[in-house]
Amino acid sequence: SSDELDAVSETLAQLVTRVRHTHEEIYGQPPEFVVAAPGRVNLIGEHIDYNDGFVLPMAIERYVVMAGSRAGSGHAQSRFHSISMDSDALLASDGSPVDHLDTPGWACYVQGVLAGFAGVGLDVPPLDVSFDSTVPLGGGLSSSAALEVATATLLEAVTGTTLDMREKALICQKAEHDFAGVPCGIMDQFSSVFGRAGELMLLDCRSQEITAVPFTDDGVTLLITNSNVKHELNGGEYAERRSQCDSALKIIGKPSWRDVTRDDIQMCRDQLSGSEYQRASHVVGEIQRTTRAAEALSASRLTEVGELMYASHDSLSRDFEVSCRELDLLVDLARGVGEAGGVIGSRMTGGGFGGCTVTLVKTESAPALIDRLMKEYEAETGVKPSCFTSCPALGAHIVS
Ligand code: GAF
Repeated sequence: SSDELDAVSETLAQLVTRVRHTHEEIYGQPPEFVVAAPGRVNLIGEHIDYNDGFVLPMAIERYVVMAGSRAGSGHAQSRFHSISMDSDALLASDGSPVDHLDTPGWACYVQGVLAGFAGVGLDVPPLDVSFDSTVPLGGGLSSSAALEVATATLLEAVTGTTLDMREKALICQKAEHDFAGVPCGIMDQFSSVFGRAGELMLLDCRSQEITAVPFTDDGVTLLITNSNVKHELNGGEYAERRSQCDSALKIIGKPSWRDVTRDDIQMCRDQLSGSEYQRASHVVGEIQRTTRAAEALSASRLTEVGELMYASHDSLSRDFEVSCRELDLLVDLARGVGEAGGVIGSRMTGGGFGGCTVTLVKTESAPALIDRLMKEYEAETGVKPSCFTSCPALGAHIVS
């Protein structure tokens, strides 16, 4: 039933209205610009964007909305105000904080994007900014990429620039590397920039080319279930996975994971550590599963898509070791319902160690599945999950 759906299911239009009003209350005048940038969910292709692989994400109908105006004369720095956290960051135009001690954690994403704009020679004037978000924080749905991409979109609007979309996404990725210390791949920022309604995107992370994979609500729905747990501390596990992949590839001796076969891994088995062997097996398998899933989805072979999703989850859990008992439980509950109950496939999505699962389910079966996940997950873990569905959404854009 709808009251079991996630409480923060505000529409984009409602969020825009609220941010606009709050902005006016805080700064005494309406914003000149309002922009939106979505979070994302990844259907398949996990932990392979930084391994030259393919990913199959879509932008979701959850957004960071940011409102901004040029600050009045007499202001030398920009003020960014987070509505939900009720906190401010005072930043110079190159992103450096005015007061290091008093700068909230979320500011690093904004700082990184300001620094990126300064880096390509774009002069950002002092701004009055406020923002809020319906992307669950830390839920593996790219809340940070949405904040970066919203910032970049606002800075484009204010400076009257339209960056090349790839360059924009890469400035945001660099912000995450240099200012948040997470050596992420390109999936999240590309999803938030390039999202299109009605389409998933098959992103080749080596060439950065995108192939649209139409996904309309043709009797099936993507259900996102937030485990509402987070086990990862400061992103260290992510960086560790990344370096294990790099060292495994070095031992295998191929220039790119795209050139590696299962036989290559077997041939090097003795030189690879146990975990390098497991990581390598995941990467090579997941690259194959992702291109297969894109083909199967395009041909409406949904059972096959579902099998690939379960296989992806199992590989992430056993070989890549980025799942956790709560995510495994959510996937097992969905798997238990099975195709007879309208569930096509399910897996963890995003970086892992908590966060969300994505489940492909027949639309008519979604309410019963949500009911079951809510009851059984809470009974087993003591934590209330949250569920919501999303169609593929439009990427970052200027609202007004
Ligand atoms: C995080 C990263 F930011 C992405 O680049 C990607 O590696 C993902 O984890 C795992 O697929 O969201």
